[in-house]
Amino acid sequence: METYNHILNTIKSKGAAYLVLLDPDKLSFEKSESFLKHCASAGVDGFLIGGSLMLSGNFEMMIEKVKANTNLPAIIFPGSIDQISPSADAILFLSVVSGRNADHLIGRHVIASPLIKRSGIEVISTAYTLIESGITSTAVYMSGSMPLPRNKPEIAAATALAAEYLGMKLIYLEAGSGADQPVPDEMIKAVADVCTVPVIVGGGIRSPFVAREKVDCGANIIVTGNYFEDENNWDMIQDFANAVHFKDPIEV
Ligand code: 1GP
Repeated sequence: METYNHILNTIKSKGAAYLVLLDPDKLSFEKSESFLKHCASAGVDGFLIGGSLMLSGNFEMMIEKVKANTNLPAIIFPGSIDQISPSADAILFLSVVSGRNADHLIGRHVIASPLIKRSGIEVISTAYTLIESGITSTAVYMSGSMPLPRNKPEIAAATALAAEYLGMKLIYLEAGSGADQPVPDEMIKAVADVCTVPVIVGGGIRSPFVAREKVDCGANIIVTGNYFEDENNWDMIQDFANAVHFKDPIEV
């Protein structure tokens, strides 16, 4: 429960939490050390590590880099059952609840569970909800499932509520990495309105302004990935963190 509690405490003290996605296929391994230090000093609250494909083989090494260079949690965001490691702090146990592909709802989980058990890492059960975003995202394609229509906030709310009733600990609204359009405000509001567990929003967030807008709608955790694959944007990490952390921790 340590990582999940860290997330809950961060939301309580800072208003919302800010996680950075590290895709070992996209972040150059040589530059990762300096990027991680940058993130830690800018106030990032943790890292998600994973990707829909894993071509580089740097998955394990990326987790070790996080552990060696920061005190922040390394949370696996698995694109497949190969992405399990005892070196991580936790894993988001993703069930693609927006789709009706049984394999991604429960099938892969049956295969992965004994491996996760052996790894000893914390498991955070997560309702992974793919939202239509203008392009066919890798996650939609790889999971062979339909995304939720972006103009149907009520379906998103009912889906999230069902997931919470099933015992899931996080609701992840995912527009997909590099999405043209992030998750719509109305949808975040509708989900945040009915759920008591934290709502994560990711995909296509490319400015601190948009990050804050999503938090204002009820997102409890913001994830960015793509934007920092360009080193010229690293100076903005602090601005993203400040935009997400709307509460002054001293006030609490
Ligand atoms: C993680 O998909 C996000 O949920 C990351 O999206 O790469 O577009 O920031 P970006």
